Amino acid sequence: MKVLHRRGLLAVGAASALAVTGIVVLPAVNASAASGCRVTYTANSWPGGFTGTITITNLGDAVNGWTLGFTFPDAGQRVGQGWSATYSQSGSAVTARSLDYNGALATGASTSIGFNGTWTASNPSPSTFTLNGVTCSGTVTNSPTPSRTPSTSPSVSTSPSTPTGGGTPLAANGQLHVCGVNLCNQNNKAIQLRGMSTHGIQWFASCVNTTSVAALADDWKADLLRIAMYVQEQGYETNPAGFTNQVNQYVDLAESKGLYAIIDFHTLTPGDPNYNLDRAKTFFAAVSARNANKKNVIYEIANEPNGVTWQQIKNYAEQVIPVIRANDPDAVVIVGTRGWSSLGVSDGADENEIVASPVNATNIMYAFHFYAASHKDNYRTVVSRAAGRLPLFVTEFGTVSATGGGAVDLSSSAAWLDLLDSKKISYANWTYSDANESSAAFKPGTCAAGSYTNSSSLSESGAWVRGRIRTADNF
Ligand code: IDC
Repeated sequence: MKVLHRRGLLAVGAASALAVTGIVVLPAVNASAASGCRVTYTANSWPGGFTGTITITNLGDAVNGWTLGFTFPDAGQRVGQGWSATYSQSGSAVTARSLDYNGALATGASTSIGFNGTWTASNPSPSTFTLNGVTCSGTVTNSPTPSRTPSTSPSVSTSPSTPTGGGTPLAANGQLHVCGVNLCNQNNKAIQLRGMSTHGIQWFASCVNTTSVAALADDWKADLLRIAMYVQEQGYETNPAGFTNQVNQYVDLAESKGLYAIIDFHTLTPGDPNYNLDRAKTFFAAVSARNANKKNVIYEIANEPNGVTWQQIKNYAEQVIPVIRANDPDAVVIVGTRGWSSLGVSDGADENEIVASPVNATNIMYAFHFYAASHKDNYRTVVSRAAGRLPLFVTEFGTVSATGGGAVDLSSSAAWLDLLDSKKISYANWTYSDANESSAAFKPGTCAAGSYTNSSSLSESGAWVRGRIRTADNF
């Protein structure tokens, strides 16, 4: 299935990502009037560049088509390429116009847009926004500004600190580690994490934001967000600094809600992970340095190797894992397996080749993926057996066919999740998005509308998976 490419990315000239987030909340002048708006502006900055994310809430009468206006405070701030709106800039004045799919905003409805920008002297947040010419005014509540000094340390961050207490999955379990064939928490108890995978973050950034991650934590009661960063298909290779920054931002979002985050280097085509070896080393050096002190990060170094031998995958893993370990020695690392992370089954092999020649590293797990309508008893037999021999993590599964579409197969899905529960195998479902395909948890249009807790927004798959994820954890 193909998805619409809603955004392009501008390469920004910054070698290392330095995340600094500023949030401006602008309440409407008069929420009861026929016009009015609230805007949240977040600038995630690094030296010379930033990603701006804007959420617009219409507090007036319904509009069909909108224009957002704002002025950058510093003359050196420029909008680059954006998504979910058409941008233009004249002097310091910026205009963002709605697209066909997000122009209609009912009273109270929100939509999120964003862009990559550049800055020279400083990167202050705009203080005033207009929606269709009407000013939304308010106060800057938090606007840290990075200095122009180039930084060689990507670890400096104003990201939210790890929540303490409060009963979140992260607070309860802390730093994870592999114990035998299981995943263990800080108290050495074997646990299972359950959660969702994003869709490709180059396409579905509108589905990953404060509201959606809060819904995943509070409404879904999930433990885990997998961040699927494609490498090809307009992904990482087109803008390494921008995607590194986006991933780091999502790690912080997950952490702020007490969720674990899998950083998924989403290789798919070509299937040989060695094709992306240099990119993987660069990427994992950056994210492992920046996130070394966080307890919520799990690294997944290759989504689905295919058309390659286990030895080639092992060779890749043994070059990438030391790069991560140099910065973040205690994090769990997950290695993709042969045949689209099928433990080799889709290539006529099985776990024996891994058991005979395991990756030479500690604290690692092996990925297994399934799509319930395509992969059934012969796969379950192997997983059931392999679970006693290798630490497994189901970093991706679908309730549908391997295309990501087709009918939802609830009986096979239930057989799978019952098996994973019984073995305490952690899992993430594809996808926490509103893609127009049956694997997506939300109906199309949900992310632009910005409400994730309305049960009528859930797809058949999303409603069922949410029900499974919500069952009580056994931490
Ligand atoms: C699919 C997406 C689809 C996209 C396609 C190619 O659902 O919108 O067009 O990728 O990028 C996987 C992959 C995952 C696939 C998914 C469904 O990890 O990227 O997503 N799938 O086909 N492995 C088995 C199935």
